Amino acid sequence: MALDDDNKPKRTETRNLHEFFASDPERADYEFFGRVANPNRRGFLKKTGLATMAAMVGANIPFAQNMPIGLVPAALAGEDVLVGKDGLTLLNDRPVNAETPPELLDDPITPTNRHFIRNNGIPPEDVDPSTWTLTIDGFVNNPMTLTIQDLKEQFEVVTLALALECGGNGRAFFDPPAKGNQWTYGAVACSEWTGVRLRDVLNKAGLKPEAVYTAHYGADGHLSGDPNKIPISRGVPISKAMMETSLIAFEMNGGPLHPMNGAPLRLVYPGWPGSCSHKWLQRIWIRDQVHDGPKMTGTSYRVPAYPVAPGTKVPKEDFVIIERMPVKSLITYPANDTDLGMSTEVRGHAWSGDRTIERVDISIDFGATWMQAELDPPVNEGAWQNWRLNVDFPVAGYYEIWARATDSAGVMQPFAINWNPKGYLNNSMHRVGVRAS
Ligand SMILES: Nc1nc2c(c(=O)[nH]1)N[C@H]1C(S)=C(S)[C@@H](COP(=O)(O)O)O[C@H]1N2
Ligand SMILES: [Mo]
Repeated sequence: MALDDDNKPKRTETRNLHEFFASDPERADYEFFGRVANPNRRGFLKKTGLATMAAMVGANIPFAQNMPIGLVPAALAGEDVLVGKDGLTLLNDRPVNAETPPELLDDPITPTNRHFIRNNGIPPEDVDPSTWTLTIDGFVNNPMTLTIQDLKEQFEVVTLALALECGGNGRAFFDPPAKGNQWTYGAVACSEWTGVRLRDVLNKAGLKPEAVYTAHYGADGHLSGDPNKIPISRGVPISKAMMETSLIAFEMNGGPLHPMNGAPLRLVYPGWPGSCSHKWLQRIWIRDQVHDGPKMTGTSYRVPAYPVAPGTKVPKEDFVIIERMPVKSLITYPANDTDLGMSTEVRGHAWSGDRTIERVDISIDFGATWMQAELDPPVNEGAWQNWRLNVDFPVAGYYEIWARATDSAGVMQPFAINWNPKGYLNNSMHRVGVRAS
């Protein structure tokens, strides 16, 4: 099965629990339940896996030790494949990539069980938050290694709602298609993150004058299983790292980080490609040059420096690193392809990396006329903004609701897709089809 976002095609594929287990039962068992086979191959449950499975079936399992690895409890037929996630669409199972349908992103703050998952490799097993450490080194005066407890004790702990969007969100609509996960709308979320400001930590470490870029390292393994290879190591310019909203987070929505969202420690850089927000974070290396780790170079998370026609072959040296994500909005109510009465509330979110949203407009007549939605300010810098509008339909029939956000720099979402070879930054308007009667 194919896997690498950068090299191999992988079309959208939604599978249920049973199909997933059928392809690689042991792997699936580990990923969903945390169960691993013991060396003599008799079914064996690690304590954590057993607890997860018991929680899912709703009772303790007295004969658990007899249960073969890879066996799906019969009571879980049709159950969600991702433990602790609700209604996500699985795009790929190795690595796990799953997006949230727009109508499940309706909450002003995204609950943990609705936060999308984008993995480039294999998440670490048996994570112990009490012994986890983060090392800051490179071009700093005082290199340091801190536990999560050290972070909590030595720096101000803050909670911020921060919007995170994968650089490839919307890739599925590219024509000609772009290789990689075929995200539609739901590789975006705005959860509340608790942690410490990266800049406070960097100030304590003392940046040397040469410092220009961060380089992030985490505990996930390469898909090949080769321990000398790492799946991803990206970074950001020091100016982004020093923003007040750049966090080292150890909590999500008042609870622990979900294992697939980087537990026990991760970076969150709102408004920049999600790939900057390193999960299972262990090291931040401060560099005197633009970082050149895996998925920083070549065409990864890069776009041509100039507009290109769909299908254009662009020389590698003409690609530039994506920094802020563009202005965009999402309609979270009503859902696409639904039946409504003759009026409805339309609502959703809008965001623009390192900027705020100035207005959101809605059309029900294919863009001929627009109505301005009521728009909330962000709950804090870096959060998406919630908006809503009551809409009356003039006669019964099929309508498309379109949403168009405009940001604080006056930049408006386009109707057409800004095509680029790797399928990044699709911020074309969200369209939702409904029948009114
Ligand atoms: N260590 C590590 N961090 C990572 C990744 C990864 O594969 N490994 N994926 C990145 C990408 S591409 C995105 S879009 C975000 C997604 O965060 P989420 O899975 O919590 O939604 O995590 C980023 N951080
Ligand atoms: Mo991403």
